[in-house]
Amino acid sequence: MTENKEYVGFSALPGQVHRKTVKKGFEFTLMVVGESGLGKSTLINSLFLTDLYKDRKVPTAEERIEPTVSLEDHTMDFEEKGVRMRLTIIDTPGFADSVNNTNCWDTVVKCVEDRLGKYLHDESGLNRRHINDSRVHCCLYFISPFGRGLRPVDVACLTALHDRVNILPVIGKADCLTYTELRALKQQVRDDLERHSIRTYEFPDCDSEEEDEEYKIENQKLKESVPFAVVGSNMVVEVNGRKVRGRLYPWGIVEVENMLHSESATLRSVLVQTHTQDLKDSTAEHHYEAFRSQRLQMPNTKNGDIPPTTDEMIQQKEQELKKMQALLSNMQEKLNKQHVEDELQL
Ligand SMILES: Nc1nc2c(ncn2[C@@H]2O[C@H](COP(=O)(O)OP(=O)(O)OP(=O)(O)O)[C@@H](O)[C@H]2O)c(=O)[nH]1
Ligand SMILES: [Mg+2]
Repeated sequence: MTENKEYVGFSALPGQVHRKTVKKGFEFTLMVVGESGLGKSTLINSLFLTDLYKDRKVPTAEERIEPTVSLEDHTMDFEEKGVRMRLTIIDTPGFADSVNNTNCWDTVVKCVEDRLGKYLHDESGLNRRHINDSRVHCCLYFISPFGRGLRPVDVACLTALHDRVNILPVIGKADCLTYTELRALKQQVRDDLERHSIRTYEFPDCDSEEEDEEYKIENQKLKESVPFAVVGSNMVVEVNGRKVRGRLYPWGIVEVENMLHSESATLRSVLVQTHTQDLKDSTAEHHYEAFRSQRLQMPNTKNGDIPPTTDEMIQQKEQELKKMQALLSNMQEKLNKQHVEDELQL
């Protein structure tokens, strides 16, 4: 075969793909989960809701610090240099500090599965042209800065979620820790995640020589920074004449966007800038595919129905067993009665 040096034109493909994506725009859904009071609502408000909606009437900080009591989603459309993005943020009520935390994450898992189910339902329908992708593309899981790594409730919740959504663990209220404490806690969390075989979102490996050196170093740094240490605030304070979002303490100011104080800005750029498409791809290729094949293997589930989780299946089986046992003891009782009556007749 001779090598054809003529121009075929497929080298223009990346441009086409880019244009198509730009035209369609990005739909991205982010969720925050974790213990109550770790600053979930504050972080998403300070990173996204207020910053991205500059003209919006924003309630005062005092009004915002209410505990979240139900799943709340906020959707906003924004455009930047011709690129459109629809960002949905799902805020969830934190796990309370109660003695019995059993399955307090059920509503969160159900929300993620409902959204996967809806996509599957839409995809199996007649009109597949304009499917809205409302699947959860990333879940920020908040870890307490006061503990020594993952708590049992974190392990249980993450285990219930990690097959369904990309998890990005973050340490909330990171301003409560010194640099050394933070480094130790990050290492502890990474060890705990590995010990409990919890899969979190993996930053993609760089392709050999393709990527430039700077990008590779950046990517490696990101990998090593997980879990990101985040700080949130809804207050704007003045530092050397600059107005910044920050937390004012008697001894100084913690700036939310200052890389030396917090990794919140890095986190935002990962989510809505550098890794948006990869998070979407990973959702489609791993989590959605696994959900889809599980669903299709289930007998008696109609399109769009959510397959029962393993826990639900175990519960179902237990209930069936209980029913059988009740039936058996009923029969046994009847037999005994019959036996006594027979003996009396004799
Ligand atoms: N030190 C510190 N305090 C914070 C930070 N972010 C929020 N807070 C404070 O922590 C308290 C709880 O913040 P929320 O944002 O309501 O916490 P949440 O995780 O949404 O709580 P739930 O809605 O109950 O799950 C508020 O008093 C915040 O001002 C932070 O980064 N550092
Ligand atoms: Mg909240």
